Amino acid sequence: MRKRVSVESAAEAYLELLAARGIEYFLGNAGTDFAPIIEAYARREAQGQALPRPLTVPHETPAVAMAHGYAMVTGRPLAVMVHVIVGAANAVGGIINAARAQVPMLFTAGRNPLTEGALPGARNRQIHWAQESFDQGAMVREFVKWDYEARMPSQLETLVDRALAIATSEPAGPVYLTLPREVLAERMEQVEYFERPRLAADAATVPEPAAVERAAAALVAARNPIVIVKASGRDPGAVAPLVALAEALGMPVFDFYPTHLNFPQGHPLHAGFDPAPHLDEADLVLAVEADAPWFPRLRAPRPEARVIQIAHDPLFTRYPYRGFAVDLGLAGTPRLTLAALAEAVARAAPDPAVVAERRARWTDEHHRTRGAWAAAVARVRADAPLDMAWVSRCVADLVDDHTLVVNEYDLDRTAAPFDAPGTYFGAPPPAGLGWGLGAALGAKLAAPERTVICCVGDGAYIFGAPTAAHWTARAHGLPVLFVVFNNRGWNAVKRAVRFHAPEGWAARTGVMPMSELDPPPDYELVARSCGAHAERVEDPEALPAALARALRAVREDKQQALVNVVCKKS
Ligand SMILES: Cc1ncc(C[n+]2csc(CCOP(=O)(O)OP(=O)(O)O)c2C)c(N)n1
Repeated sequence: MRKRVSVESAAEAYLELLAARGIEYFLGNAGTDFAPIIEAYARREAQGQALPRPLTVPHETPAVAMAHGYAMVTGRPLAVMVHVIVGAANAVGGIINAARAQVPMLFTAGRNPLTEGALPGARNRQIHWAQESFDQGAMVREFVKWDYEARMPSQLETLVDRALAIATSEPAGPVYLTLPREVLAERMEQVEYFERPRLAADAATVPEPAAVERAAAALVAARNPIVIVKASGRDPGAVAPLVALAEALGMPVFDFYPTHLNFPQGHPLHAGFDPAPHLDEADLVLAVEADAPWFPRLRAPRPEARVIQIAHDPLFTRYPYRGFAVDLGLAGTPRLTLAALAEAVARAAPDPAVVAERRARWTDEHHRTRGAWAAAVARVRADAPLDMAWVSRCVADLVDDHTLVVNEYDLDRTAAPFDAPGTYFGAPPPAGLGWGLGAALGAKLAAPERTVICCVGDGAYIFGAPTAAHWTARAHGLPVLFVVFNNRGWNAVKRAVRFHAPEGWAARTGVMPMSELDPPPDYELVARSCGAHAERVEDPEALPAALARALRAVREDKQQALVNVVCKKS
């Protein structure tokens, strides 16, 4: 059915359409291009039309990361709008993260006024010449699934519906719509649109049965099949079928740089986080949503080992260069592919004695590695400055199945087990720093009833535009617990130097310019300036109680909290 709503401008029609399509929030980082949008919001609010709720986020890095965090928890996109080319430039890192993480997002920017004459919205500020670019979409075109510049108000319904359908069709990702000020400012009396969008996202897909049968036969015939997984837990519904498949074969599952909870860590077939020592024995590798399932330069499966890849896009077609074998690519919705494969394996009836023997062997390995990890934590638990393994263990003690954990780097999953689907979110594959703070705020926006803990390195914290993030947490009532793993430097960079030249000057002298963050800011003061409960911890024994106090502030007082944990340098 068509619906007619009275409006005064195209900007108002646009907001009406977003609300009609279920967009709950409009995250904005405004500039002069927003004038018609803000005017339209004022009218909508005067008329009691609250949606989509406008939220100011005073830096683009947390704004885009918030939209990312919201979508990673709900599967639904938000609208983010930034200021013309300069705001878009600040947002690009977050768009790259969302693209590679396959997270849907309606990313929009104002477009500098196009005209110099008398049209409503035309240029009237000195910036309006310098802020125009030849092709505004070009800045992010490589990392969005679609981009377009609205030309006239009559396009708006199709543009909104097309943008959302493309963003949410798998592989999901951001889309980019630019909105010139003259278009937004155009007078309208009413907007008419279909109550339900006529442009739906693609349905889920599953590979052809014959290919699934071939994969099942290969798995059943293999002596040492292993799974390497990174991101299939993006869909929490994909965890149970992966468990079913692993159990049907007694097959181990390795999380390799996991971005999600893909497989319960307490399951005896969870084989840890490093498949490299086992690649030599594997005669079949099943890579599941794994863009880089091993590092060929270090260790690769034997050439004769068969490689089956399951993913929405097993060839990762948006990656320019990627040579991992795909002997059989099962493209489609991993949840459905894994379920179909588990059923096909059950029908193929693998030898129960073989499955039992494999399961017993990998269960032993599971217990051995857990024992080693626990011993590693025990060895460092009294170290000061604190060891990150101990910090991870203490954070893990706070986590229950209703807690969401966002981790930009330093939480160590060998010391912090996760079992519940949809509870863990690691940094996106391209690791554009500054994602964590905003992603945690977006997760809280998506799930206000759940506790959200955000673990960040001190480097990641600074990249996250912390004053903007803490301002946002307070202004919009998003009490998150932030834990800063403060090693006063960039471990990742130092590790790269040591790997590059293990016996080199930097390794021998310990001098590594451009990787130190000394002297460290008092991060607790940054958070406190925005009303947070904030503490610094230097004593390992004091950490559990400090974290408990911070969690109480978050849960009971609905106050954001930050614990600045002074950790060892590497
Ligand atoms: C936007 C951006 N700039 C630079 C980098 C390179 N980089 C990768 S990890 C890292 C340091 C992260 O520091 P921190 O969060 O403190 O974690 P740590 O490495 O110390 O464990 C840097 C600078 C990046 N990934 N993204």
